[in-house]
Formats: sequence, structure tokens, C-alpha cells
Amino acid sequence: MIRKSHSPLSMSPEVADAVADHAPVVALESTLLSHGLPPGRNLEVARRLERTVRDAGAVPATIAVLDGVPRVGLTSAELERVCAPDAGLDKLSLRDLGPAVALRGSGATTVASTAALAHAAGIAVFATGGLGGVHHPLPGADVTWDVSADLGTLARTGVVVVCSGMKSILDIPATLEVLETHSVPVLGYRTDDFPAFYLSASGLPVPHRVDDPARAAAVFAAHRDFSDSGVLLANPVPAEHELDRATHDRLLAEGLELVRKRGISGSDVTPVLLEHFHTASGGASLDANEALVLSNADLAARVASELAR
Ligand code: PSU
Ligand code: MN
Repeated sequence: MIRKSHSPLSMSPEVADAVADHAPVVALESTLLSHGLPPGRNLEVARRLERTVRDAGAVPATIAVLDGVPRVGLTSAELERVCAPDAGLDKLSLRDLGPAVALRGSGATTVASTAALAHAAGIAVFATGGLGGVHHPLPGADVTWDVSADLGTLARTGVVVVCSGMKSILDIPATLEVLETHSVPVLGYRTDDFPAFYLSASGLPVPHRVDDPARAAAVFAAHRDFSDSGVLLANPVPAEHELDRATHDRLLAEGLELVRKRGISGSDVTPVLLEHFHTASGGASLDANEALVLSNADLAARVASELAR
């Protein structure tokens, strides 16, 4: 018989102390580092993210699975391992956590698996770049079955996810409908227009707007009285780093064509599209991506501080 033993995850001493003391902690995911940014740049961004969280008064907890152990809070050497060019880490969604643990795998965690691990560790606030969502159907099909597990997880996991909306590579109206079905509150941070990752506005209205971290924290606390689902706090990319819309639309059309031609599917779609943006935009999308995740980490730390008051 296979028995379940001990705790399913390992927390760094700093993160464990902060959680025990009810001090502000911000969870950070690792897929955006290993599968969303090129090697070299990813480590720089990883360190800047942690520094940004600290500067705003919270403890950063970057999450990944290493040698079969889900780790909440990485050492500097572990962060280097996650970002190494030859890391060869898998992209682990929530469905992959059990296999990774039982089969002693290593991998980076997506929004879905990071949210689940953060929640299990007692961390309520989580920062990322863009939430996964409903992909566009392939040409000739009217529906897609490629709906990110990020949505189902947010439907069941009581965390605040701070992101810059959904990636513009997704069907944003369909993704917002799925979030509504699952009763996930969607808040625009200082905006009435739902953000679209590289673009500060999607043209779709946000259901609710908040203008300071205290109100975002208050909405989360009130929502918890009615539902176990999470809350999406959508913070637009800083205006000076947003991609030019025409360039964006061209790169997106090219990227989708590339995915179709190469027959790419499943969890490879998002990394391939992001990589196309990064190479074809001459680095502009990298700057946008870095600026938006840093801004989200800063806001997440402020929300975590309000929740800890
Ligand atoms: N934010 C970024 N870059 C990324 C991601 C988010 O700035 O690469 C990742 C997250 O880990 C998210 C994943 O969970 O993209 C979505 O993947 P998929 O579409 O396969 O569910
Ligand atoms: Mn997918």
C-alpha cells in the first residue's frame, strides 16, 4: 500500500517564519522564468522580482519543484538552477504536481500549480505576468479545448492573483466569461479597461475597479465570506513599456500562424508564442514583460501588507 506521509511541500526557513508570524508574503511562479523568458534575462528578472517584493515590505516565495520536492522559497543557488540555460525543467501545471513528486521530477510551476502550492503553504497573495486562459480555436474549428488550468484552479483556490490580465495571445472575452462562470471577482487596478498583458487595454470593461492596495485587500477579505475561489487583480503594464498596438497585432498573427504550421499544441503553445514575440519584436516585448511582472510584484507586496494588518 502507498501511504501518504509528512508535509507535501518544503518551505524555506524565512518563508516559514513569515507565514507563522502572519507577516506579508508574496508567492512568485517559476514558469515565467524558465519557459517565458530567455536564459540570462530570466535570472536577472527573478532576482529583481524578489528585491521588488522585499523593497515593498514583504517576503518573496518563489516556487518550483526540485528533485520531487515542491519548494516554497528558493535559495540563490536554486533560483540559478531554475533559470539555467540547460535546466531542462518541465512546465508543471497542477495536474503534473503529483507525478513530479511521486516520480522525483523537477520543474517550474505555472499559475495553477503555484497558486495551489502557495495556498497549501498559507500564502494568500501571488504575483505573475499574465494569467493563462482560453486559447483561440485552430483555423477551421469553432471551439477550442485548450483552456488553461489556471482558470479552474482560480475557481477553487482562495488566493489573490496579481497579473496584467490575460496574455493578448488568448481569447480574452471567452476567458472573462469562464471567470464569471466560476465566480472569480475580476478587479481593475486603477483602470476601467481590462488589461491585455503587452497592451494596457483590451477594450473590455472591468467588472470592478479599485484604486489602492487596501481596497483590493478588502475585496479579497469580503469575498472569502462567500466563496472559496480566488480573486484576480488586473494591473496594466506601465504605459511607457506597453507594446505598440500595430506591431503587437502583426506579431500575434505571425505567431499564431507559426503555431499552426508547426503543429504545436498543449503546454508548448504559450512558450512558443512568447518566444516569437521576444525574438521578432527586437526585445521590446521582453522589456514590457519584465516591467509588468515587476509592477505586479510590487502591487502584490502592498496587498499582502494590507492583508497582514
Ligand atoms: N506570465 C508571464 N509569462 C509566462 C506565464 C505567465 O509573463 O510564461 C505562464 C504562467 O506560468 C501561466 C502559463 O500559468 O504562462 C500559462 O500557460 P498555459 O497557457 O499553457 O496554461
Ligand atoms: Mn493550454
